[in-house]
Amino acid sequence: MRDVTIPGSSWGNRLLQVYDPTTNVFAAGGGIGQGLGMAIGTGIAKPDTPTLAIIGDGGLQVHLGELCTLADERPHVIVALFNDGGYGVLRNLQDAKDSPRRAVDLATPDHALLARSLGLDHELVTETGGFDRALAAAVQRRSPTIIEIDVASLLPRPEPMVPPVNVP
Ligand SMILES: Cc1ncc(C[n+]2csc(CCOP(=O)(O)OP(=O)(O)O)c2C)c(N)n1
Ligand SMILES: [Mg+2]
Repeated sequence: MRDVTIPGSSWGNRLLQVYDPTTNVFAAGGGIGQGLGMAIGTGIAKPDTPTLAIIGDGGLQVHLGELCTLADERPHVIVALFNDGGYGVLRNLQDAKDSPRRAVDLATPDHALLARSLGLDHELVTETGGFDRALAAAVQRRSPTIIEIDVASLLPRPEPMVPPVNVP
């Protein structure tokens, strides 16, 4: 499940290999945040298959209450939470226009504390290789997990504007 976040719309929409259309969930209307609810529904519908949800920190805050549903229902949903401290795509657009940043750097909850308060597993990823390990562990555990990716610590740094990708 891909919410409307930069990793979702840059490589997620372009490079992720999809072999079965029923495994490809996307909020076509483009509203941020509804992805978590859609991922929970997917996880309940397909209990034997882990559901990976790619969600940004801004989108998550819009539908934060869905974390309680995740804790209640406990489907096998793994949330890859890309935390860049705000509305990254809008921040990039404002910077590209040399306009002052306005309402894009957001107060961000401590997701580790938030997850703990709901009995959800949480792992923080601060380097590229860490994601594979965290994902493999979450798939094994079969319990809902938030893998929080600290975008600012990733190297190489994501480009502000990702050019079109040619796939052979
Ligand atoms: C409900 C809703 N409100 C506002 C927007 C406009 N919008 C599009 S992307 C975006 C930022 C999303 O931030 P985040 O989920 O953190 O992803 P990032 O861009 O930082 O990767 C916003 C506010 C939207 N698409 N849907
Ligand atoms: Mg963000």
